[in-house]
Amino acid sequence: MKIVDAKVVVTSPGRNFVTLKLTTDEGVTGLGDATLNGRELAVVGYLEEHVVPLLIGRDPHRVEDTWQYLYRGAYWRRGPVTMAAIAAVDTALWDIKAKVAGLPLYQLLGGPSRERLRTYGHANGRDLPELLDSVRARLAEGYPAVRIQSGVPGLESVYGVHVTDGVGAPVLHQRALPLVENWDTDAYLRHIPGVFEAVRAEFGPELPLLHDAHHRLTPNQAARLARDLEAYRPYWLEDCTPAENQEGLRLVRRHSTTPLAIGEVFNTLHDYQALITEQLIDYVRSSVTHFGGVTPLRKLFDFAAQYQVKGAPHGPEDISPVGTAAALHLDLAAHNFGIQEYAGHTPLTEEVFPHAYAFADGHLHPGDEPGLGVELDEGLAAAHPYEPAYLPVNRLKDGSVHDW
Ligand code: CS2
Ligand code: MG
Repeated sequence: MKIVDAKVVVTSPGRNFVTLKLTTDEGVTGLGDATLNGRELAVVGYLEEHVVPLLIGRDPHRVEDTWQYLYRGAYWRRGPVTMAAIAAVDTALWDIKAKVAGLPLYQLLGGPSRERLRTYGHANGRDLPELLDSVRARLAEGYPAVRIQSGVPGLESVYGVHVTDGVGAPVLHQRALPLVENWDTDAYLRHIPGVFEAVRAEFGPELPLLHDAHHRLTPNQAARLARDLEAYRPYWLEDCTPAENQEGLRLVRRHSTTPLAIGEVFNTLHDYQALITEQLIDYVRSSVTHFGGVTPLRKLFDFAAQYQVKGAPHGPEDISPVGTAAALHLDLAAHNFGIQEYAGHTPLTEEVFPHAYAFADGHLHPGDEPGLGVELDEGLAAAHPYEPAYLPVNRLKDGSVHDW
């Protein structure tokens, strides 16, 4: 069997997605998600100019060899653009391999370790009443766990809080330049413990509550927030400090037992090394799409399992249904799966990417279609062309740029 065609499809059914479609000489096709939110066309160029020409004629069954060929063969390795491109190829090859075998992908990854996948949803509000209503809405949809993101008094808009209680990742701002948001860490640190106290008072001690600090704190500030939240027993505090500085998590860990989740912006296992081997985190957050594909994410899960660290793939709206499906197959098979973020997608996105995975009673299952169980309606995709869109940029009161 040989790859005879490789096509990069960019579509924007409400937000931009980049999808790689591989076709073999026997007519079997495979899909991979290559969406890098806000930098989509960089991955398109990497794929079309430097990867697609290398794929034509290759045996699609050589998944590991193709991954090594693209990773080591580039010489310039790692990084979000490279690894999103390689992820799309790897995922599409696994899709093909499983389709040829006539099996859902999870059966090639060791078979099911569980019956279904626990998820968490996004609740958000500019103020407490709005946030409490949003938590109620997620619970009514069946989510067994909820991430809570709140507005901060004095700040006009902050990460994770939509003007309306939409689903999914931050509302992309389809504009020529990134929206500028203002940030005040002290105001945030003063406010968040009270948000947890109010949510606990309303929904009780058992509801798993997650929170995403989105890389905004110094290690010392992160330690303070992690300790302040202990009383409310969070399920996890995510991205409490920019974790490229892996040593920073040692400081946080010294001061708190609040579970820590890190890694959605990481793209190789090297980014996690000390965090896992020194038990500095409890969950790894990488997605198939940003970590180089199913092949390396499975290796990450296995490495993390040796330290009792669990897998919790990143699953906002900007991971396409293709990337979502790939994660679900790995989640179902991996013994150390923890929880799956699931923000859902718009109805139009679901039409562009018909899929076998299903959300019911707060849980997901990848379905039993051969392969990933996702298709791409290319005609509908073409009807929604790419639109320039950027994530917001954060600035502090003095005007300096801060992590968003
Ligand atoms: C967030 C993401 O879901 C999360 O945990 O960190 O929504 C993140 O902001 C987006 O994926 C950025 O594109
Ligand atoms: Mg996050």
